[in-house]
Amino acid sequence: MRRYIALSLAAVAVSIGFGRQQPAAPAAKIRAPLQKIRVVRSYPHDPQAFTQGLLFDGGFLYESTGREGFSSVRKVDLDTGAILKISRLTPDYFGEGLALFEKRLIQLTWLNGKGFVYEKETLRLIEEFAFDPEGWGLTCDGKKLVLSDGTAELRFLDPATFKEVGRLAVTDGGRPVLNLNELEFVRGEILANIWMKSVIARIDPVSGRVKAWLDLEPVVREIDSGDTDAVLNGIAYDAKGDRLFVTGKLWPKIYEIRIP
Ligand SMILES: [Ca+2]
Repeated sequence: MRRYIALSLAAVAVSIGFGRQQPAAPAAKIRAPLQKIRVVRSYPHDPQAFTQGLLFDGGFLYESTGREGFSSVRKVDLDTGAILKISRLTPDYFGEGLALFEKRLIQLTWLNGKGFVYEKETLRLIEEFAFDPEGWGLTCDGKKLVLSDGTAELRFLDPATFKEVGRLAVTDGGRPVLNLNELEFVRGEILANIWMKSVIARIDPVSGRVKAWLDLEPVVREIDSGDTDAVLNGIAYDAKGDRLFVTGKLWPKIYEIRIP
């Protein structure tokens, strides 16, 4: 609640500023624009899947699901939503972000401090690793893994050793952007959906600045779930076909969207 009050006061301050015709604020203080998306089409999605990680490779979706007792990694047919392969986690683990690096799927867990590595073709578990922070989202920029932990900082990890090799503070208008969640590296930008919000941040991977916000309100409104946990969470990119997909926890649909 405090944050909303602060935002309202900031809005008042800005309007007063404009009223007095003060000089424009420095670029760093200007918030990124909100961009409209266009829905191209929708596909079925397992409404029992508590989506925590999503990616697209070689014509298939790969998905990580969460909640103790329901966590899994799966290979999914885009057109039908059919689960083609599944590997379940034991009930003490809560699955989170999912990334692909050199034919290996890497899955985070939330509070377990442990990650899992699977052979992409078979979903056979081939390695485990330990990491420090909470596990939220994960993607790969081609060389490094990018991890979110619910803070406004992204961590870069070496995909071979899982050691941290850098951090990126994500800001918009000079303020930290909290609750960075599911991630996707798309055409030189890091896309991140924000936990409990209907927006996706387009983040500059060098400066950490949000370049623009994608407004996902139209699809969130269409889903119109009464379940407060069933939030937007899941971004996948088909690099070959230049297709972007989004979904949410327990959503019955995946949307293919176009962005400016
Ligand atoms: Ca993703």
